[in-house]
Amino acid sequence: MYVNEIKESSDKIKIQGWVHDLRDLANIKFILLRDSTGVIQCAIKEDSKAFHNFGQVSFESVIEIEGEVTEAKVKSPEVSVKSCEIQVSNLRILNKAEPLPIPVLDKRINTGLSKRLDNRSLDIRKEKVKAIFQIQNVLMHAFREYFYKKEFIEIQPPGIIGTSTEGGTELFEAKYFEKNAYLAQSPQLYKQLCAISWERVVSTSPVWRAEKHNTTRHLNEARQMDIEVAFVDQFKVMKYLEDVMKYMIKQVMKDCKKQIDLLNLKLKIPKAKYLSYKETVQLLKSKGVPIEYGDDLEPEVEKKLCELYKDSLVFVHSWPNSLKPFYIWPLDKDTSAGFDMLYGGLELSSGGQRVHVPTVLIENLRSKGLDPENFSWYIDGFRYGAPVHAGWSIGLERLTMVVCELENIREACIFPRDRDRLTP
Ligand code: AMO
Repeated sequence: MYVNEIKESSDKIKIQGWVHDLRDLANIKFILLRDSTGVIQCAIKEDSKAFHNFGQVSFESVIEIEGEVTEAKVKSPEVSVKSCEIQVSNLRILNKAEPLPIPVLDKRINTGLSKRLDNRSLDIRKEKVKAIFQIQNVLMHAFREYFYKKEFIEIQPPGIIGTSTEGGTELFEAKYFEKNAYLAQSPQLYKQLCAISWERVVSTSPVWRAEKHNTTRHLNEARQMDIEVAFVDQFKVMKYLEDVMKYMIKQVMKDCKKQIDLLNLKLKIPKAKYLSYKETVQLLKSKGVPIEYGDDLEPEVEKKLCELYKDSLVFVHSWPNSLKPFYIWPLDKDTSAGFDMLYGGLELSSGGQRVHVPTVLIENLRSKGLDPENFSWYIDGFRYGAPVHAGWSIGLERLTMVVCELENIREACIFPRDRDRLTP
């Protein structure tokens, strides 16, 4: 039986869970028992044989309680079942918890993030932390559902690769028998090869980037949500991005009311604003931002742009070729068909129309200082009937960070990997 199934009419019950909180009054003791569905108050009266066991119960111990369900007299704010409580007749300690390195109840002490992450398996027991991952769960589910309904095929790209996808500097090397291999920086080249055959593909996959900088918006292992679509340009896939973003947020608003309240979030379905890179630079200059055509959008500039279009997804399209990767289609000598989507102050997604012509691909690779020889398996894929295609990728943790208004991306990852953290 689960906590949320308990009703006044439940009569005699047996339930297992964790010790959430303890109250020790002279002639009555209380245990707040927590399971995956909520928290219920359990009262132990002096005449119960469990009364003398109470002293051995510690925070987070796993226990089993048998008792009778009655109307609740004293209502603690932490309980999720308000109307009733359990009069304990039997208490079994199934696994006693040692003294906790960090508290699970938020009210006690505010622990620093680093210590919380050191003890993450306990930290994720906190209701507010669990709420973040319940929201992330709904975001991911909604993403898959949206494209599943549109008959996209979900692909499972490889995690070990032989060639860099996003440029050579951010690769983690791995030994692969007699060869050198790398951990995938993105499913980019593989999703393209699938889309030129299957038209519409979607993937969710972990990616690894050996970025040395430790920031509040970068992880060395992140999860990406990608699509790739044949016969369309950058504008068509930006529209998919706008629509799926609205759908994911709508689903969170519908399915996560409790979590939204707990985290005190003010969620709204976003609007959308489309600007070319050129228009963006002009706009920012007119607002006194020091930026020139050809500059990347620095974090403060991304923040400023999002402030100008509050509550909107900001699409900056048609970037200069020099700022986009080799696989992005050049519209002319200067301009590419690549875009970024910003929301809540930072870049959440990037994408664009791809190069589907081998000669252009070879030229682009050379112009970025990459050797086409290393990409021959990929280039050859476009020799046998490759349509125009386009796609994008959303970073799951960045999306969660923005939706849950978190200050540090590590809070949006259950077991984050950063420059200094490889455990737990
Ligand atoms: P890009 O490198 O911009 O594009 O990545 C796409 C999105 O993934 C997230 N992201 C990260 N999140 C946390 N830590 C990181 N180190 C990190 N790196 C990326 C961001 C980012 O917007 N192949 C292209 C996409 C495409 O064109 O389809 C790519 O990977 O939210």
